[in-house]
Amino acid sequence: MPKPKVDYSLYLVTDSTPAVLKDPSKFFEIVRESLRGGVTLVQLREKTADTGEFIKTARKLHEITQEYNVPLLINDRVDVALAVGCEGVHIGQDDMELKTARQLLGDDKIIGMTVSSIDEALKACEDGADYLGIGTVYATPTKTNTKSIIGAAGVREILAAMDHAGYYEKVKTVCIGGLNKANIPRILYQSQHFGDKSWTLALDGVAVVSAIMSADDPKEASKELLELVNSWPKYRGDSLIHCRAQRGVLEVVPDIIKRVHETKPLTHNMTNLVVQNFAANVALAVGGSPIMANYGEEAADLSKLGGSLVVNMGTVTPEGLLNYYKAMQAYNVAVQPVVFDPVGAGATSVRRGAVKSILANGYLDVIKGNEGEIKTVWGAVDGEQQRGVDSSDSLTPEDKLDLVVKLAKREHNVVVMTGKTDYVSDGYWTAIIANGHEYLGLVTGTGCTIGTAISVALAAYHKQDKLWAVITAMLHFEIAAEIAAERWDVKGPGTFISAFLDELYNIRIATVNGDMEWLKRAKIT
Ligand code: 3NM
Ligand code: MG
Repeated sequence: MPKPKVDYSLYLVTDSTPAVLKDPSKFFEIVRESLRGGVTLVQLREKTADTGEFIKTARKLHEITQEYNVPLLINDRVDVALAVGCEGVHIGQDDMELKTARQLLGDDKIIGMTVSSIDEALKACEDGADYLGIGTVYATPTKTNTKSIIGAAGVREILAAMDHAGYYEKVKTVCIGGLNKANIPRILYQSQHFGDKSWTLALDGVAVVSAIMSADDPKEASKELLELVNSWPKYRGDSLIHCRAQRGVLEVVPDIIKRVHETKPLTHNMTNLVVQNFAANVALAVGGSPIMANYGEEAADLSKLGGSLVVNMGTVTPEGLLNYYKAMQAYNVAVQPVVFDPVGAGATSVRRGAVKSILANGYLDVIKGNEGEIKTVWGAVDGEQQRGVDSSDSLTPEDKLDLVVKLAKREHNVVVMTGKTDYVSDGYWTAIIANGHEYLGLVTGTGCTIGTAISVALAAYHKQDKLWAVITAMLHFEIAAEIAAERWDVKGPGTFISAFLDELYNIRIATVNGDMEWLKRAKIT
């Protein structure tokens, strides 16, 4: 019998402990429902069952998985797999040696192994694993004795090492640990390794326990998860990079502003109390359609309108965080952009925690903050604690650029560090913008409203080029501030606000009419 061909897209690992499986009598029903929803591979994982009972459960489960033509693997117990005659095993680092398991099972069975480091991964490949379960990606209550939380960066390092050692195509990969519908697009996108041979190397699938075993509707949950696994590449705008060489960003600015003007894209702001009104006015002035809606339930509908989401944690609350997650999830699923503004990120432990959980709960197309905020975002992920970054000292321009580039690389997104000079990068291309005026610092909410202006341009142009959309919004915003500040009728911050809104509007209208005089002020390198 040849080795069965396995689809690793959505891998269900069972767990019958009460914390995960609320009603034990539903065990088989849940697995069946998950198969009906599209689960492509099942692992029976019983850490405490007696051998006889384990085999009984495995037999019954195998009958069910066979109905759906889905392979069944047994966790740890090679003897149980042999007794049942199912398709293979999954072994951990402390279980039977892979080579011995292979000898016992033969070449036609599937053997997978849990790995959390490059060394473990290469060893498992060498020993003949069919696939690797890479984890723990995110902390999870389902398995607390995990060795290390490796995040997207850790998964990517392992994929890269496998590629360099020539195992990438031979050995399949899934990741595991804390995965759910909110972070699956993020992990799949961010764990990609840009390989030497092919353009991009990615995971073959994801493995979950509680996202299905604890779901109210396991069939629906599986369907939704599979859809996410199959749709994630839509995030990639990277293939456009080569087009940038042909046209400078300044040539594209008018196109983007015109497109905004014509489409009036929605910008859904979940922002702080201080800036709601100002942000809405800025959105209107640059040509967007603002809606200020902090209730996460609304996002499912709003995300379908072709707009973008701004998550500004300026007045964060526990309830607010849950609303952010819901909204981010909805926009991720709709593949519409999310802009994250980590206001005051380093100020309190609550905010540092909020940054960490926001990063873990969805994909953020743009992260925009000042120097301190961007430093905190960099340090919020385990294993990357402020590497080479001292939070108190001000960074040199070289270090700022370096931080923005490495954060964008880590997050696979666009990062903006605002200040007297702004640094923008998608990890490959960078821009340094020196426009703006000191009045912007004397008025509340200007930093926050840059996030809104960015979201408008992104909504109109994210499918073409996110980085250029961001740069366009920054130039529009900061040059409007310069022009406004120089006006004869502007006497200080108060008159500046109204003149600034005027000039945001005037720049848009001038651009639509083909007058690009304002852009000659651009100080961009
Ligand atoms: N193995 P959930 S994490 C079974 O890191 C298992 O090797 C892990 O559960 C590893 O999807 C894990 O509910 C549990 O977070 C994953
Ligand atoms: Mg084990």
